[in-house]
Amino acid sequence: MSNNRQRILVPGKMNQRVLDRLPDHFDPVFIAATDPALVTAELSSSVAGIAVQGKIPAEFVDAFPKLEIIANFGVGYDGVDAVHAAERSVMVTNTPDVLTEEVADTAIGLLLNTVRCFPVAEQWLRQGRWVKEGAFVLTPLTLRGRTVGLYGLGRIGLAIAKRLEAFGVSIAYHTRTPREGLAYTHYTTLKSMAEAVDTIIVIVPGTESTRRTVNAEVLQALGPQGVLINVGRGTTVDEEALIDALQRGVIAAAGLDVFENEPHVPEALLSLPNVSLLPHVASASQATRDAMADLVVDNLVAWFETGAALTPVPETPFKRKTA
Ligand code: A2R
Repeated sequence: MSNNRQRILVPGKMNQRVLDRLPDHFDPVFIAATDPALVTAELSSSVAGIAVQGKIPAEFVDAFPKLEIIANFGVGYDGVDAVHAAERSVMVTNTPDVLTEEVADTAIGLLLNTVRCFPVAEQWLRQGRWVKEGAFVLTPLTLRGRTVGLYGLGRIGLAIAKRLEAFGVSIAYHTRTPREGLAYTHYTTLKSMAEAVDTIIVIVPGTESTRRTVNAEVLQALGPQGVLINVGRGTTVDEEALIDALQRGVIAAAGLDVFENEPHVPEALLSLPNVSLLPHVASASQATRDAMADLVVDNLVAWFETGAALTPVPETPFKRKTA
């Protein structure tokens, strides 16, 4: 391997395809976790890029004086301190678009599982209860006649809305800025949307401005027929308030692919009958994860070869200085 290859650090776990492709272009190095204590002087002075599937806090950015780029595996980059990276002129990239349709598919699947209890019905069959005890119970909830409010109508939110159109449900959304040219009703606050709809799908990024915004007040507004689906980030929902709302029938049901403290899911959620739970699998098909992996590596290659990243996050809209 030639010595002039850029050194790319991979802290902690990383998608296998990224690991397979990095040595074709770079000099990859690995440490067990995103921990400044694991950074030797030699690493600190040589690392030019980071590929990450986890957290990169400010102090970790600061551990590498020659760091130029952080390539995040995933469209959500809430684990990376992109504001601090921008202050240090460090590029941050994410993996938008390539996972949009997959996540939208998952959102619809989770919505149907939640209102029609298909995972529970399958267990009824598999456990031989159909034979011994007869038909599975009629589900109290249905998608028919629902009004779905999308909390977030970006790339993924819009792909979910397009699918929902085919299901014949009414569609509304809440974002800070209304999108032009759409027939969906826009609400300027999450609470006013919650009052108007009976189903909310959360597909906003995990930021300070969305943190725990789905709170007791919003759930109360959603009401007793209410269904909450979260395919965005766990931090957007006040999990304690959600558990309380589900236990007391403040809302009817919830479908969650993301949680506040993954992979840990509160026992209280696990024991509730009116929730459908997935282990953060929205983008987790081989094909989509491969496309995400390619975008991580292609961003690093583009940065060092052309001086421009393919998919920079909005916080870092600049080009490579030395290019
Ligand atoms: O508020 P706007 O107009 O910037 O709309 C964005 C919306 N959004 C918010 N809506 C209400 N209150 C907020 N504080 C807020 N912050 C952001 O979320 C926009 O409609 C949407 C984000 O869309 P994109 O940036 O296109 O992201 P994409 O690809 O749809 O993915 C969304 C999230 C990722 O960040 C991951 O956390 C997850 O889905 O996979």
